[in-house]
Amino acid sequence: MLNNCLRHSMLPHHVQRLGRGCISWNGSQILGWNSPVSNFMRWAGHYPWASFPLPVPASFSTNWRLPPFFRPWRQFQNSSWQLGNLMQSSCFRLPNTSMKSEGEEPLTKKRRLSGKHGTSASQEETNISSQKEACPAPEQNDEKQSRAVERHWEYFCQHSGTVKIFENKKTDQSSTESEAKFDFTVMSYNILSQNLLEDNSHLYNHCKQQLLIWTYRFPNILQEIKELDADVLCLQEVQEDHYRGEIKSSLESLGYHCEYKMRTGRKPDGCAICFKTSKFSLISSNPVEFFRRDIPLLDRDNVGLVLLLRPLFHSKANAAICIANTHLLYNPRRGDIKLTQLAMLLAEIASVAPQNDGTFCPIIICGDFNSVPDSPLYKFIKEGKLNYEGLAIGKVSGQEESPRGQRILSIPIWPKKLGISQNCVYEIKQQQKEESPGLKLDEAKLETQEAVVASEKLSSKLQHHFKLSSVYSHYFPETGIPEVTTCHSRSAVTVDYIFYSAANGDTAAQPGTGDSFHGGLKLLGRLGLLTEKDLWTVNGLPNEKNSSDHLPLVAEFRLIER
Ligand code: KL2
Repeated sequence: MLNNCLRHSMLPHHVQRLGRGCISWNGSQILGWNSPVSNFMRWAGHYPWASFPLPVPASFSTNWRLPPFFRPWRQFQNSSWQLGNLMQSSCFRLPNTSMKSEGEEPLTKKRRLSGKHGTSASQEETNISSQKEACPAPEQNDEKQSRAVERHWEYFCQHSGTVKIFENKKTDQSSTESEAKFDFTVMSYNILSQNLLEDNSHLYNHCKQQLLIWTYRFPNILQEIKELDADVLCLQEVQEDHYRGEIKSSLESLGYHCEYKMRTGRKPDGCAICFKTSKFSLISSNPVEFFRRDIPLLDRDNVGLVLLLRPLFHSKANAAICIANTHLLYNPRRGDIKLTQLAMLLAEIASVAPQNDGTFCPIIICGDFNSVPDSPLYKFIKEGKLNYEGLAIGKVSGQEESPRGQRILSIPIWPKKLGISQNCVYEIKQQQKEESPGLKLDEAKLETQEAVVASEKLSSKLQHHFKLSSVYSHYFPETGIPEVTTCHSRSAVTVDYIFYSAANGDTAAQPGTGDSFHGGLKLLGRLGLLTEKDLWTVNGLPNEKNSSDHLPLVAEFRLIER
């Protein structure tokens, strides 16, 4: 019976949903042995059994007090000290040393913060380090460690909009648009930069240390990418030395062309977009830096990357697809910065995606948004508008259920000199046209942006002009249990997304989408996500087989012409 149940418990969620499994777990079982995550940083809104965080005072900040595992990586890489011993022997409270990342500002950033907004910015970052501590005592179970968690492709029935599950990736051949058909797959994957792993080692204390070494992790990540074989990869946390050293060349030998944008400042990671040269050619590559020396609000080093790609062998010679990738600021308290970073990315997309006929080409936005489903930031992306009047900056991303500090978003959120309107388009383009009337600019493209700028008044309302749907629906329909895209010892939530502009008649998208598009994208299928419970059956993330603390998201689209 035990064997039977264990076997079934490893079945993917949708098989369980289909009633073929024997599972009926109650909340205490889930917390009892499945989930070392202690419900503090994570957003607990959809876990009825989740307890709320208990505040614990900020503790030590020096490395010398720590067991070797929690010291900077290089110091313990060759150590014979065993993490397993620590885990078996005691449940102890980790001193919160990390926060070297976004919590502990690098010197350069501290200097940048010395302006009048500086004190509050650095104060808020430091405050994160007073967040609650876990007492993680995860099972170091070898059987658990070596299991592979299964994921399955989910395809949409074109007529009913229902989801069909396939064992293998399989495209619905019954389509009527076959003459103009261009199908392609897109992956969004935060591959966990080694540098951030080392800076935030307290998040990975459930893992055996040998699984955390880059030379162990990279072959797994590459294998996963190879097996999923997506036509476009949007990768986050791509560490620069690893990119130059092995990531780029390995992906090139799999047939990808890679574009890369490293973060500004001292964090040596960035975003990459790679595409199969057999499927696309590059029209333009447009990096976006969210750091602005002249704007105190924008003192963070996150970046985005926007590519315009030409689908090869497509019946329409000038067809294009805009692919954007970003990793927004992590800091749960700084929704003001996150929203501004998002607006900057949307403005870049709005300047890259217009077509000669005045419409936008189909758009796909991938990334780690460090925001949970149904948060104001998420709703802004999906609904195209947000009235942020009276909204606390700590509530924008929904990462914390009860954020401390009630600072309200200012109106406007970002200063005029950023040159981005409340409708998330560059205002400078408009000015350029007025100032240089003789300049030969593409009228139709400019008009697309002008209409947007004209409708704007200074208010607490943000808008954007894309109609975006999400590939994933974030909850399993029959149970309401959340899907997770990242899972480590402090958090198990969705923060990664693939958004796309849906074509008319895309049965997977919500009603009302796609009406202003010249064609668009039809979602054919997606690689199903998992629940937190599924992931703790393989000891969370990273584990022996999955070498990031995020899962790859993969979607298959069909480009629809009109
Ligand atoms: O949550 V992430 O992990 O989407 O995978 O994005 C950020 C965090 C990433 C880049 O900044 O580093 C992680 N506590 C926990 N995680 C952190 C922190 C922190 N204080 N700072 C950065 N990260």
